[in-house]
Amino acid sequence: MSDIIIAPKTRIQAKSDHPRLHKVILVNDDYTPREFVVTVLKAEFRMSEDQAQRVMITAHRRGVCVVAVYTKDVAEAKATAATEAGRCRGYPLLFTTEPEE
Ligand code: NFA
Repeated sequence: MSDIIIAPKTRIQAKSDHPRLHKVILVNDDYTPREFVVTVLKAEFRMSEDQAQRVMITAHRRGVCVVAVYTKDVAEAKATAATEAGRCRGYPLLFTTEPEE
């Protein structure tokens, strides 16, 4: 006789439905010049001078600041590129990523 197949009740969400977004986070340090942080934010995240100043000063005062949200791959690529821009100049500037809730 043929086997009975029981369909699992678990629903699997379609992959392309709502790709989870990831935050890029700027982390404060004591060494990277403020103006350099602003330059990197403008170049890598296409921010205006005003936006970049605000994000930089928020990270400076509070320790961290969310820069932007992207799909996982883009967030990681931008965080790496922006961190690398600091490394090239010998600064400990750090951008991290984390999934949005
Ligand atoms: N805290 C740094 C300074 O006083 C500026 C800075 C801000 C660095 C945000 C990194 C992130 N020169």
